[in-house]
This record gives sequence, C-alpha cells and structure tokens, in this order.
Amino acid sequence: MSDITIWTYDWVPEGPRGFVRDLRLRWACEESGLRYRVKTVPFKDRQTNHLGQHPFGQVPMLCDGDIELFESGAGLLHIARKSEALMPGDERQAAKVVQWIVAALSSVEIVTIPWWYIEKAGPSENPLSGWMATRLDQLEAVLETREWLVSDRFTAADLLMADVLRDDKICDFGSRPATQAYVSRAVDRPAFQAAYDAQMEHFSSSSATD
Ligand SMILES: N[C@@H](CCC(=O)N[C@@H](CS)C(=O)NCC(=O)O)C(=O)O
Repeated sequence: MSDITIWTYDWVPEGPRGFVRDLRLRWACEESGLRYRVKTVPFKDRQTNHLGQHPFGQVPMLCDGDIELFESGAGLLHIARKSEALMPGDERQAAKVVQWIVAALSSVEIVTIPWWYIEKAGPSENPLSGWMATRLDQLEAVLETREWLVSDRFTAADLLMADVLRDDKICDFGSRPATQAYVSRAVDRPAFQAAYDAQMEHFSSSSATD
C-alpha cells in the first residue's frame, strides 16, 4: 500500500503549467502503478512560506511515510526503487540508471535551463547556444544508438531525460532526429499523459492566485 504524497504549489501562472516538476513524480507513480495524493503550499510568498519543507522555497517535495524529500531527482529515485517498472533489479543496470539520472540533471539540465531563460528573454545572441548545441549533439550521438538509455527499455533515466528535453524550445533547437523521436516516444506513454493531465487539471481548477 503506497503512502506517497507529492507536494506542489496551489497555483502557478499558465506559462509553467505542464512543466512544474511535481510532474516528474506524478509520472513516476503512474509508471509504477503507485497511488499518490497531492498536497500544496501557496505559490504566493513561496520564497519564505515553506522553508521548513524545502530549503529553497521550491517544489516538488515528496513524503512517503516518515520519509520527507525535496529535489525532484531524489523523489524520482525514491519512487523508482520501489518497483522494477522504473529501475531494473540487476545491480549493474540499476547503477546505469542512476548515472543517467545524474547526467540528465547535472550535465544536460544544467545547460538547458539557463539557455532557455536567456532565449526567452529576447532576440539577442544567446551566449550559451554553443554549449547547448554541443551537449545536445553529444546526447544525439548516444540516442542514435539506442531506443532507451539503459537496458533496452524505458526506465527512470528516460523519464527524467525526456522531461528535461521535452520543452519545444529545447527540442526544436537544431535538428536532432534521434532526440526528437526519443522525446516523442517518452511523452506518448499513457503514464506521462495521465500525469500531465492531472497537473493541468490541478492548476486550472485552483481558486488560488499570485
Ligand atoms: N532542482 C530542483 C528545482 C526545483 C524547481 O526549480 N522548482 C520550480 C518549479 S518546477 C520552482 O519551485 N520554482 C519557483 C521558484 O524557484 O521560486 C528540483 O529538481 O526539484
């Protein structure tokens, strides 16, 4: 019996809906067949209002019984360890899943997020475009050789890597057919669609505002 609670904001503006990182945890629960409930902290005054749960005032947080975690990667790993659906039982394959989860966060997202913010800010030359292109080309070379990152099947590593890459600005920056097909395969999964729809419904039905 699962006792998982995913914490997110009570409301966010329309722009980030569908991309708030509680979606990573919702998606992981959906893939694993684990039931979860959602609780919220106010978006308003977020910098200070839940520092007891998250030292940076962000979301998501995850509770499972008496385990309390912040950081979507930590929450994802916790959920993934509960089921073979996201984490292979074989120790070597599981280590590779952890490796690619860390890579998604600290080698790919570390480039995509600042690049995305600069790109969104305006028409001037984005100083991170060279770094971004190199990193995405390197990943493209990997994805040209395999359908999924580890074990010839979808794992938590793909969940996170695809979530890092799935924004249109990122996915459409240059032509990388293997990466684009990889992201499509991931987001076409029913578990992603269920998680996405649940997040959209959560924010659109909220009566809270900024
Ligand atoms: N490294 C963190 C990043 C968390 C993060 O950026 N959360 C966003 C929502 S997706 C947030 O809370 N933004 C509000 C803010 O930073 O004030 C994680 O992966 O959990």
